Amino acid sequence: MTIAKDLALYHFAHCPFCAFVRRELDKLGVQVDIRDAGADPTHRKALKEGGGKVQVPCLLITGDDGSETWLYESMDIVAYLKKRFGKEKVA
Ligand SMILES: N[C@@H](CCC(=O)N[C@@H](CS)C(=O)NCC(=O)O)C(=O)O
Repeated sequence: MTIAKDLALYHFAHCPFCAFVRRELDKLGVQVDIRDAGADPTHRKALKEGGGKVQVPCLLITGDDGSETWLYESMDIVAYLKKRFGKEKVA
């Protein structure tokens, strides 16, 4: 299991697009901070202010310098995760 401290996934519990991303995290054996933007108003507010809109899933990537990238779209998130943690990752 890899713990990715620089990643946080904003999701809704019953969103199928979010389930798709969570499944990929399970498959890759990657653990990230999971933040429920449906149940927790603090997470919802952070998503809106940081990413610009309340749409889930959204992966927050925090750089070494503290910079934040808010990655929307389940397909794009899964592509990012596969590229970084999958077998085809570049060393
Ligand atoms: N094309 C997007 C669709 C994501 C989407 O439609 N998410 C819904 C939840 S299932 C959403 O965030 N809706 C905004 C809202 O309910 O406020 C993706 O693949 O990630």
